[in-house]
Amino acid sequence: MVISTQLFSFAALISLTQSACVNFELDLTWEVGAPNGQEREMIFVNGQFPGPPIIVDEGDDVTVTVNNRLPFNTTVHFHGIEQKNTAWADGVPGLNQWAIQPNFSYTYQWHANQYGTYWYHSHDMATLQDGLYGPVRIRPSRSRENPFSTITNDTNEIEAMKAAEQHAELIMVSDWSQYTSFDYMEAMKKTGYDIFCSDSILIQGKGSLYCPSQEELNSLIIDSVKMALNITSVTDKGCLPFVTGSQGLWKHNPEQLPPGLNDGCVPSNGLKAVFEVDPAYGWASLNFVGGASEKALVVSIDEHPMWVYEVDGRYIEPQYAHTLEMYNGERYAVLIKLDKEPAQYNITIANDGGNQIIAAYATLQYVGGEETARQSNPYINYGGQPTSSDVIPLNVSTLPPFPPVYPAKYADDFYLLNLSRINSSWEWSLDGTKFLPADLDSMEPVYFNPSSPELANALKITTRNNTWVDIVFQIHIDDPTVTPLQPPHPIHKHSNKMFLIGSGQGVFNWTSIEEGIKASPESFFLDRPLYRDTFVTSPRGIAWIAIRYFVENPGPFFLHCHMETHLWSGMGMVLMDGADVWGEMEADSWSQC
Ligand SMILES: *[C@@H]1O[C@H](CO)[C@@H](O)[C@H](O)[C@H]1NC(C)=O
Ligand SMILES: *[C@@H]1O[C@H](CO)[C@@H](O)[C@H](O)[C@H]1NC(C)=O
Ligand SMILES: *[C@@H]1O[C@H](CO)[C@@H](O)[C@H](O)[C@H]1NC(C)=O
Ligand SMILES: *[C@@H]1O[C@H](CO)[C@@H](O)[C@H](O)[C@H]1NC(C)=O
Ligand SMILES: *[C@@H]1O[C@H](CO)[C@@H](O)[C@H](O)[C@H]1NC(C)=O
Ligand SMILES: *[C@@H]1O[C@H](CO)[C@@H](O)[C@H](O)[C@H]1NC(C)=O
Ligand SMILES: *[C@@H]1O[C@H](CO)[C@@H](O)[C@H](O)[C@H]1NC(C)=O
Ligand SMILES: *[C@@H]1O[C@H](CO)[C@@H](O)[C@H](O)[C@H]1NC(C)=O
Ligand SMILES: *[C@@H]1O[C@H](CO)[C@@H](O)[C@H](O)[C@H]1NC(C)=O
Ligand SMILES: *[C@@H]1O[C@H](CO)[C@@H](O)[C@H](O)[C@H]1NC(C)=O
Ligand SMILES: [Cu+2]
Repeated sequence: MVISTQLFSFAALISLTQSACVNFELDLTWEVGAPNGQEREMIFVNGQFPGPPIIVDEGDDVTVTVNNRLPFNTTVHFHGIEQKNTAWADGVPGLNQWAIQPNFSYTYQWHANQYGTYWYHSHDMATLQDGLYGPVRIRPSRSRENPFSTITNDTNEIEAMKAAEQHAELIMVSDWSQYTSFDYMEAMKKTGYDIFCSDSILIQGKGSLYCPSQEELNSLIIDSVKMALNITSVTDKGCLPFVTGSQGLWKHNPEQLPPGLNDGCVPSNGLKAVFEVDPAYGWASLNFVGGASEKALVVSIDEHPMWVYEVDGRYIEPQYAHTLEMYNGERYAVLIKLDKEPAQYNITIANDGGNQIIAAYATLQYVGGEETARQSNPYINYGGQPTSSDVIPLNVSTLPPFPPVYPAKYADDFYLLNLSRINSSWEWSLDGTKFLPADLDSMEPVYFNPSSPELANALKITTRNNTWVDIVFQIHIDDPTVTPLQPPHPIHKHSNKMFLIGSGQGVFNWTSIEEGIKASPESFFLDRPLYRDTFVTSPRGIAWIAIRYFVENPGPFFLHCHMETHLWSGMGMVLMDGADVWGEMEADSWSQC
C-alpha cells in the first residue's frame, strides 16, 4: 500500500538543549475484534488494542507518525501534552490540522517538556469510542523532586518507590459498546435521547459482559438516583431507564433504540487483564488512564490501600485512599505496598452508579502466588459503592500540587459560560446558545485561518498572550421541572493545565472572581487550588466551578466536555490563545529529528 505523506514545513532550527529524538509509528486499522468476548469492527493500533504505550523521557523531542488505514478520517490528540510551540500538533480537526484522510499519514512532533502519565486518542468525530487510544508516559528527569518522603522517611522504602515509579504499570481503563461510534451517535439523533449505556468496562482493553440478575442490579441502585428519577429498577444491562422528563420534555422516539443498546444483556466472556507484581520490590506503581467515553469509574485494588501521588501528569502531596473516582480523560498514579500474602487480587473498577450499574475486574498477580486459590476482599461492589464504612475514598478537593504552584492573584479577563442542553436531550452547549461547528473535518483549521467563516459562528474566547483568564462554568437549568438534572461534565482543556479556584452551589451571580470572593470567601480557594487538565462539574442541581489559567502558548486550543457523546453533540469551544502574537507562532525551535 502506498501511503502519501502530508508534511508541514517549519523552519528547522538547531535545538539548544541536549534532547533525544524519539520516533513512533502508529498504524491504524479497522478490523474485527472482541475485547469483551463480543465481536464487532473496531480500531487497532499497530495490530493492538489498546494502542501501544508511548514511553519517553522528560526533555525528549517526540515524533509520532500516524498512518490512517481506516475507512474514515481520523486525527490523534496527545491528551495533557502542552504542545508548547507546536499548536499545529494538537490533533483537533478544524482547529489544529486537516483531518487525516484514509490512506494518508500525518506526522506529529512535540517537546516532552513535562513529566507524568498522559494518553493519546482519536479527536475526530466520536471514534475514540471505537478503540483509538493508548497510554503516554514521560519519565521524570533525575533532577525532578518527588513527593515520596511525605509517605515515609525510610530511605530504602523511598528507593523502592522510585524504582516502582520508574517501572510504572500503565493501565488503560475504558468502556465499550457493541455499536460503533457512528451507530451509537446516530441512535441519539434518532431517539432524541442522551444515551450513556455501555456493554463493558475494559481494563487494558479486556472485559466481559456479566449480566447479573435483575434483583441484584436493582439492589445496587443508589438512593440519590432512586429519588431523583423515582425508580426502583434499571435495565438488564444496569442502565438507568429513560424516565419521562429526566432529560427534558423534548420529543423522544424510544422505538428507535437499537436492540441491545440500552437493554437486552447477552453475557459473554472476554479475557481478564493480568498485572504481575514482584513483592521483592516492595512497592508497585499503577498508573491508571481514564479512557472511558460515558462512564465515571471508581478504581480500587482489593486489599491494597493506595498512595495517590500523581494526578493528570503532575505530582501531588500523596494522599492515602482505598478508592478513587476517575472521570473521562483523567489520570491517577498510585503506589501500593506489596506486603500482602502472595496470591491473586482483583483490581475492581466500577461505574460510580450515576448512570449504570456495571463493574470490571483485572488480576493483580503476586509473583509466587500463582497457585493460591483465594478470593480477595473488594473495597467496592458491582455498583461502585463501598463495601463497608471503613473504606476511604480519595478526597479530590485536597490534591495540592507538589511542589506547590499558584495562579496569579488577579486575572485579566473573566468569562461566564452557561452549560445547558439546546433543542434536544442530547445536544449540549457550553454557553447555552452555540455549538461547535458540526463538521470540524470540513472546516479550514483555525491554525491556518483564524478568520474562517465557520469559526465566526463558533463559540470561542480570544485571549492575549501572557495574561490570566478566568472562566466560570455555570450549570444552567432553565426550568428545574423540565431539565431537573445535568450529568457531571468532565471539562478538559487542551495545552497547559488550569487551576480550580472556586466552586459552589447555586448561581454565580457576580461579575468577577474578586466580587465573588468578597461576597462568599468560603467558595474560593486561591491559596490551595488544584492544578489539572480536567475538572468536573457538579451533578447536584444548579452549581458552578471557576478556573484560572495562564495564556503562555499561542494557538487555537480546544476546551470541551470529555463525555464523548456530549463532545460530539457540540459541547466545546475554541480558546484562541495569545491571538495577539499568532504572527510570531512559526518561530518554533524544533530540533532536527
Ligand atoms: C475528511 O477530511 C477532509 C479534510 O481532510 C474533509 O474535506 C472531508 O469532508 C472529511 N470527510 C468526512 C466524511 O468527514
Ligand atoms: C486505500 O488503499 C487501499 C489499498 O491500496 C485501497 O483498497 C482503498 O480503496 C484505499 N482507500 C481509499 C479511501 O482511498
Ligand atoms: C519525616 O521526618 C520529618 C522530620 O523529622 C517529619 O516532619 C515527617 O513527619 C516525617 N515524615 C514521615 C512520613 O514520617
Ligand atoms: C413515583 O413512582 C410511583 C410508581 O411508579 C408513582 O406512584 C409515584 O406517583 C411517583 N412519585 C413521584 C413523585 O412522581
Ligand atoms: C474477582 O472478582 C470476580 C467477580 O466478583 C470473582 O469471580 C473472582 O473470583 C475474583 N477474584 C479474586 C482473586 O478474588
Ligand atoms: C475533603 O477536603 C476538603 C478540603 O480540605 C474538606 O473541606 C472536606 O471536608 C473533605 N471531604 C471529606 C469527605 O473528607
Ligand atoms: C445564563 O442563562 C440565563 C438564563 O437564560 C441568563 O439569565 C444569564 O444571563 C445567562 N448567563 C450568561 C453569562 O449568558
Ligand atoms: C435549535 O433549533 C432551531 C429550530 O430548528 C434552530 O433555528 C436553531 O438554530 C437551533 N439552535 C442551535 C443552537 O442550533
Ligand atoms: C446570588 O446567588 C446567591 C447564591 O445562589 C443568592 O443567595 C443571592 O440571593 C443571589 N443574589 C442575587 C442578586 O441574585
Ligand atoms: C507568550 O507568553 C509566554 C509567557 O509569558 C512567553 O514565554 C512567550 O514567549 C510568548 N510568546 C510569544 C510568541 O510572544
Ligand atoms: Cu458533558
